[in-house]
Amino acid sequence: MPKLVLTYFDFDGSRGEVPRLAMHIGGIPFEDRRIARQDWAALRDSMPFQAVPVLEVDGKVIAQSNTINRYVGKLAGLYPKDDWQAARVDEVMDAVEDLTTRIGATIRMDDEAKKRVREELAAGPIPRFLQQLEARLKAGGGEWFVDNRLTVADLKCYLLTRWLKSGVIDHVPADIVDRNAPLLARHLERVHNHPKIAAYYAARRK
Ligand SMILES: N[C@@H](CCC(=O)N[C@@H](CS)C(=O)NCC(=O)O)C(=O)O
Repeated sequence: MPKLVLTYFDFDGSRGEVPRLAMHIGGIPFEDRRIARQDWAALRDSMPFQAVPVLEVDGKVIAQSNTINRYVGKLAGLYPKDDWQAARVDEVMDAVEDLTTRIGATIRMDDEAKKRVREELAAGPIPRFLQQLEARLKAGGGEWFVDNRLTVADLKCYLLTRWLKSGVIDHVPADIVDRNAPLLARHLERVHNHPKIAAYYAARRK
């Protein structure tokens, strides 16, 4: 097993949390390097593409969250070997990335622009996106996106729906998942209650 170091911000969410969970579920040892927000400005230029997460593999660095998800997904047994099934996982992860990027782009807007853009997103693009993701889940059997088992696609989607449902995104109603994609809301609970994930967060709370 290579020596793995995952670098991401010091909070339990978003792009860096998917590989953390995947490696935890797969029992893959790694160093969980967490950056304090106040240290980011000094570190940004040392990161490929000036962003995190990044993963060091035996001292060599790869960036881009979905690339990292695929890499650790293979190590952890959470990424299909079959090319078609793998493409379905990629499709879900890239779709989630698109929406994450659209919402993420509002974070640094001034209050007025943030309210306007988020209300526009909540009025159409987010519900449509959730419905389309839900259709993918349904096509996979309704419980998991691909392979009738947990993959990195489920983790990626879980982090998005959990964020949407948390109520922290001002001007985006916290019930937007429940109202538009009830199967995805149940999927969120299913992933959250996965024994390894439940145990991970129970240990984090101690
Ligand atoms: N396409 C990149 C986006 C990475 C990204 O935007 N990461 C955010 C954190 S989730 C970041 O580094 N933000 C700090 C900044 O933009 O200065 C990926 O998927 O990894």
